[in-house]
Amino acid sequence: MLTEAQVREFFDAGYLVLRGTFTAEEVRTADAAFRRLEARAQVLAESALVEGSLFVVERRAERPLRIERIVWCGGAEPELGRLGRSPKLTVPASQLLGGPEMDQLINQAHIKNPGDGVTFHFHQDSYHRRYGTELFSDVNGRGSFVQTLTAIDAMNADNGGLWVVPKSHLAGHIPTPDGRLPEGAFSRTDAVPLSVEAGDTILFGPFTVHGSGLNAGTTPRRVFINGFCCPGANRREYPGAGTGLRLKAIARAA
Ligand SMILES: O=C(O)CCC(=O)C(=O)O
Repeated sequence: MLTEAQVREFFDAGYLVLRGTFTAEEVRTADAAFRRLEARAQVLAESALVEGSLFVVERRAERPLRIERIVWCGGAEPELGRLGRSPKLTVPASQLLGGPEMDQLINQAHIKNPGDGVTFHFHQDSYHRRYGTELFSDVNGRGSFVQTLTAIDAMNADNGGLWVVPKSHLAGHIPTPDGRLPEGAFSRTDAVPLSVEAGDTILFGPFTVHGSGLNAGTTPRRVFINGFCCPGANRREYPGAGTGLRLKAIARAA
């Protein structure tokens, strides 16, 4: 469970870092599943749906394969489905959404290898959730969506770790035709890099501006992303999740 101070911090800053969400054993389980996903990606000629997971890849002559994302990774790797529904993620998400029930929209693997060129430009997830269209309604008045990003490898500014813009969520949803925030919508110099260890989780809401750069390290930077919305908020269809997998968060006794 999040403390009241952590809930306050999330809504004040727009994000929250939870240390040691997953145990070393859970990280090992996720690590093994990510390695199998990567091996499957390496033999694909192009993006493809494999056992319910959408592998979005780009093959380029004489350059390493770019694995953009593996959507609904729990389809091909059920352990990642199970970990993505863990109370360690759903209980904090339920506290931030304001009720025990939620719809899981995202269960995704990001694998960023040295030299693969993968970056994520600064954006708000509200664009991807389709805010401002009939496909999403903010039913709790606080964004109605929480994303959790769990590090499978330690990450920081040097290996393509996540940068967030504190308090950027206070601007609410910024309409954009293509997800690229207009000039002046936020200041890059306000962005801060987050240094986290494997098993730590970053939580943020749909309006928090975030992005990440190239992996300039020597080893992979992998993150496991899960996203949850309030029941009744989403009408968009997602690979694997349909309009959302209904979950009920139940806190386990410590
Ligand atoms: O993997 C990353 O660094 C980017 C993640 C991200 O931007 C997102 O989850 O919306």
